[in-house]
Amino acid sequence: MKGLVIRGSRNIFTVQIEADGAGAAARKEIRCRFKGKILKEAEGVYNPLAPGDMVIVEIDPNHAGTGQIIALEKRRNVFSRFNQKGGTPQLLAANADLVLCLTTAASPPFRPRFLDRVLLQADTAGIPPLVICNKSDLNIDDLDVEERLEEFHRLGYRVLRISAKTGAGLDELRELIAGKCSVLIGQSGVGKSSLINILLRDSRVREGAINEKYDRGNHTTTMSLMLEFSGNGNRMTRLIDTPGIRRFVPYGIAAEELVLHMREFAPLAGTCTYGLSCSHRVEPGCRIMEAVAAGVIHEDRYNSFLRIHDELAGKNHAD
Ligand SMILES: Nc1nc2c(ncn2[C@@H]2O[C@H](COP(=O)(O)OP(=O)(O)OP(=O)(O)O)[C@@H](O)[C@H]2O)c(=O)[nH]1
Ligand SMILES: [Mg+2]
Ligand SMILES: [Zn+2]
Repeated sequence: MKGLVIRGSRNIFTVQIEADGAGAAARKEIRCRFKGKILKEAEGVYNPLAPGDMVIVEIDPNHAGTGQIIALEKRRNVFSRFNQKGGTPQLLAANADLVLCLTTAASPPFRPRFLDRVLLQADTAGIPPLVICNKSDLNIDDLDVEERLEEFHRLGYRVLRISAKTGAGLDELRELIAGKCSVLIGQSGVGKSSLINILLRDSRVREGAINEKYDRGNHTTTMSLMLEFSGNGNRMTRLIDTPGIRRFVPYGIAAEELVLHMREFAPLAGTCTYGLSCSHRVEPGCRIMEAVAAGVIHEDRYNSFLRIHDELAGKNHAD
């Protein structure tokens, strides 16, 4: 039978299955391991399955609430990053409809280059992103932050300002995520879990044990985990909470292709005098450096581009 991975470590996964009957009441969770050898797709990654993965499970008739995973369904997309500690890619979510890139103007400090990286990964994965600046209740009027948020808006990203504490700005967000599966990405402390908590609380309709267990207070999230609620029209809205990431190293992008995945750079790809061999650092006739000088490409974005390019090309940089 088919199941949806809700959470998992390396080898034990919580899988939601449809038991007899229909609708939310019939959904239940079972704990699963892989049957036999690890899946072929899972070799060489930090974690073989992520929340959002669809799997085929066999219920264990002898142990209630347990089963075995026998196959992984083809994925629509994956949102990953490179886990430097483990030296492997790490899957944060599978089959997501939206990436919610969470940031704050302060506490923790605004880090636009982190956003550049998450937006890049979302583009590569083919998942539309939203930029969300949380903690608007702190009333930080920082012109630099505003300028960068405005820049993301100018590039065509939707930018929302919200407070997971007061609920400000959440109506618009609720509309945008309704009936979809969204993965929340951001540094530790930006309020990913707080945002999920307030959305669940406000949905009033609480279904399924996963949500009951969720109110964990101010604890650091250590594992990706999916939560859900049914909103208007009974459409399931799903949210994937992820652990805070200190340094986001993009994964699955070749250095030469980076230019194609940053919106304002893409139209200039290959147009420099030295064509595709231009490093965009020193060459005369570099259209990208010209665009930076003309203010068409923001200097911060250009710096992000150079650093990420070095990283993807195997040169290390602390960002
Ligand atoms: N003032 C204010 N504080 C907030 C807001 N949202 C979250 N916080 C606080 O910020 C702190 C961190 O919130 P979390 O929700 O745990 O952050 P997180 O992004 O899940 O962090 P990790 O799990 O470590 O990645 C907590 O003390 C929250 O109460 C907000 O909108 N305004
Ligand atoms: Mg958290
Ligand atoms: Zn160039």
